Amino acid sequence: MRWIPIRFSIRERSSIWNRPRKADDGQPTVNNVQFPAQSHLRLHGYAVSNYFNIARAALLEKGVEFEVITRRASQEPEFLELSPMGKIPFLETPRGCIAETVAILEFLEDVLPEPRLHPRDPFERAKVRQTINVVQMYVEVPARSLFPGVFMGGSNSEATVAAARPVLARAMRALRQLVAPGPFLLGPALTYADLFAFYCLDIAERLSRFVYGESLLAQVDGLSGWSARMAQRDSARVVLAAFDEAFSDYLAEKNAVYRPA
Ligand SMILES: N[C@@H](CCC(=O)N[C@@H](CS)C(=O)NCC(=O)O)C(=O)O
Repeated sequence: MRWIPIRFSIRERSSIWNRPRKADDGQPTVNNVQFPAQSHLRLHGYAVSNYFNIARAALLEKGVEFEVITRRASQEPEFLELSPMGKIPFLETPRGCIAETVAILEFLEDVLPEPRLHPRDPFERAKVRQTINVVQMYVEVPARSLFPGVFMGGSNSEATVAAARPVLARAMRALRQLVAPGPFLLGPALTYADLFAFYCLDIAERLSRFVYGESLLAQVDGLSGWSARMAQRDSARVVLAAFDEAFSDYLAEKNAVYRPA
């Protein structure tokens, strides 16, 4: 594998893959940063990204050591070699890179089965996946269509604003059927459905309040309380602190109309 330029890296938690690092053991260096070839995981992305934050939270919940390699999405050929759609996040593993957040989550569950975040029972696992898909396709995607006029200094056409609203309403109605926060979305244990929904709904809630003056969380019983509890998790404190800092810089850089509450 070719090593790729980094801007910034943070090591988090302790590793199952780690071998002792030496000051100079002949491993590749990039920008004078030395990396062991086969040691651990690196999550590439940027703290403003809800997808990156889901993957980062999963790694933190799993308690594995990993590095954060801060970088934005790109269509540069060398980036596409690592993440074929040019998106973040992607996870660099000793065997190569994995893009697409759900693929990253499933990989982590397979290589780090404890603590369990994806049920073993096929039906329960499918319900987690169903919830993730509903959030991804019908909350995240329509909410994302509103990014330009809210977070990016651009504008949203009336057609875009009008199109997103019924999709969001339909998704929240579906979530009313699917989830029953008690205390987690699908029962007594934290699952990937919680991580996925928490970071996507955080962004979607901001957009819905800003654009429509409506709360999405308020549309599902118990969801506001669940979100507040999720925000108190150790993993979320790390992820949200990084998000808050990066998000204000991002909004200023984009000259966005949105300001965090
Ligand atoms: N389906 C992808 C979506 C990832 C995604 O959309 N990431 C955004 C940042 S939040 C991105 O890379 N956007 C740049 C682009 O779409 O070109 C996943 O599950 O990881």
